[in-house]
Amino acid sequence: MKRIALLGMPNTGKSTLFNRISGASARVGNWPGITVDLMSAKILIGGHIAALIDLPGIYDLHGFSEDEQVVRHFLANNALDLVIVLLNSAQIDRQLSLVLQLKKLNIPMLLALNMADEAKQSGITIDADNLAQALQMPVLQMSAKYGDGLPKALQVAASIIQQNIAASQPAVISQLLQADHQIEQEMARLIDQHVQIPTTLANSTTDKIDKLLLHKWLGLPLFFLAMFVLFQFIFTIGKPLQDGLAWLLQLLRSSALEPLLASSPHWLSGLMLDGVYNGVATVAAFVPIIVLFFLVMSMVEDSGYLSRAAFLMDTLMAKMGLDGRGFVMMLMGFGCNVPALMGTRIMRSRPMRLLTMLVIPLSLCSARLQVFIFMITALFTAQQAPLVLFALYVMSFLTMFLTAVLFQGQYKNAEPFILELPPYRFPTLRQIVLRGWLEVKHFLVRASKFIVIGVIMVWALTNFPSNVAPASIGTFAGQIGALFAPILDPLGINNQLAIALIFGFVAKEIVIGALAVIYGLQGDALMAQMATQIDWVQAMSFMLFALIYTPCLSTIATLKSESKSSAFMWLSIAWSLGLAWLVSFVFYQGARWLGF
Ligand SMILES: Nc1nc2c(ncn2[C@@H]2O[C@H](COP(=O)(O)OP(=O)(O)OP(=O)(O)O)[C@@H](O)[C@H]2O)c(=O)[nH]1
Ligand SMILES: [Mg+2]
Repeated sequence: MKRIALLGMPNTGKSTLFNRISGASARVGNWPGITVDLMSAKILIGGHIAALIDLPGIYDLHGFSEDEQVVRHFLANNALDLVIVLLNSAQIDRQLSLVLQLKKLNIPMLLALNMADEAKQSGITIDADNLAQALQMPVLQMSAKYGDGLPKALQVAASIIQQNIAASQPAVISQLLQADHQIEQEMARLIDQHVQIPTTLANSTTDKIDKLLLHKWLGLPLFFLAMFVLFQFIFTIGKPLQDGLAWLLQLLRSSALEPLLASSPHWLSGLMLDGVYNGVATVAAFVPIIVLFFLVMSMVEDSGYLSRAAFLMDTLMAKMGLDGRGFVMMLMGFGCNVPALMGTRIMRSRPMRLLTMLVIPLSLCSARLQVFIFMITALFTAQQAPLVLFALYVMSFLTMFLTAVLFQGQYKNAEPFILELPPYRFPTLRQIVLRGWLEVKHFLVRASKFIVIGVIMVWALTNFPSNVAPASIGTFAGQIGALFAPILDPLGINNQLAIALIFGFVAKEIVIGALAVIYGLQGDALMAQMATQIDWVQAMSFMLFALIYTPCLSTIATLKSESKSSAFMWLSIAWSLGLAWLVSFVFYQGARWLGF
């Protein structure tokens, strides 16, 4: 099979092009370091089947960040038929150096001058034909986002592949001389001859917006205001959708599934309806909110505002031994901790990476958000709800800051923080839909992997041995809960909640699925039942614990693989469990002492 790789500096549109050509849904965002691993898709090009490979962005071939090592390793171990090098046309005067470096590898190459739309707006003109001659490779202008110039580029790519020049040996990078000054000179000459850059770049919209959003005093308040408005938006629209879906799923149960299973053995209908269906349906009802959440998230990620957030928070973060990028990783962690952990690969300093990885699991991810919305709806009024949720987000930040401050002595670093501010961009509808779909897919995979197995286990534990009442203290679940009672009682966490928390260690979605199974109820009925069993102080203590302790097994696995250290993984688990217990304890006992 032929092999085509997409290569270029970070944030140049490689994944956008990859998605366009292959129809895949790789993550795209206006932030350097979105892609952290190889992603491959099969495509048909010029009558050949080829593997198209999306690579992480690299600044140069000799770099030492994890991303750059991934790319170097890939080049050194794979013979390629074609490398499509992408660069941001608006920054051609800086990005051409990578092209010249890559050229020394003697792999068939095609240079794609991407973001031609933005270059045009800034008044930059590039003489592609003459540049092609000078570089001795095809040079094409295009826009991966809007598709302009893409057919032509694919045509040229197909013809290169058909020439069969390739099957070239893997690139021997170590033999490359580090003739950097030569490359600089050559680059300056090429730019001088073939590119026209106006003396003042005309990207005034971005400048105007930045004047306000990066304002010394207004910048941060505006940032938090924007976040607040976005969350309000998600819930105003999402909550009715969730209620509607829960109602529909309940209807499906009573009108179709119950009659269908009426004649089957008691245990089977119990397992299917009270176990699998209740558990999964309760979790599934949250899908609309989660999808909405990620649609908004994708707009934020694609807008370029994350880099501004990094800039605004940098001074404060530096006091905690982190930098602005760490703050952006925390924000990304709101979606899911796993990609946020992987995103730390752009950091070159290991101590800084580890410190950032220690704080990320405390960020309130979308799976925990489901648990909180559920508990809050059950135990608080509609007026209190947004405030309670807001308090949990604040708490999430506070625990992250506390962790960084406490551990910064262990992880000292001196890496300078350089980040460029990309222009503001608005995602296309296509990009937004793609991202929403990606999250639904992600949810379905998790659902089939963890949630179904989890709820079946909870069902079994709460229904056996069969000679005692379901969910009573005599069942296995009751016994396990009793085992943990000495630790969890002081937090106001009862046996039922304890079981949910134990299973929540695997994935937070299981928590509400487990509660549905334990109480044998779903939707409104479940919430009403919860409200009779626990009061708001207990619910809050439970939520604090769920917020702070280890998010899920995937996060633990990622912590281990990214840090390459079991000791670090255990530190993270032990720290978050300890902190969770302490915070819940202080809250619960404090509230009781105050008479609540
Ligand atoms: N205006 C414009 N924006 C583009 C174009 N191609 C990509 N983008 C935007 O550029 C940003 C970066 O796109 P990605 O595809 O994530 O870039 P990447 O090269 O994969 O980035 P890394 O994975 O971080 O190395 C996103 O906001 C895209 O929407 C283009 O042709 N024109
Ligand atoms: Mg990418």
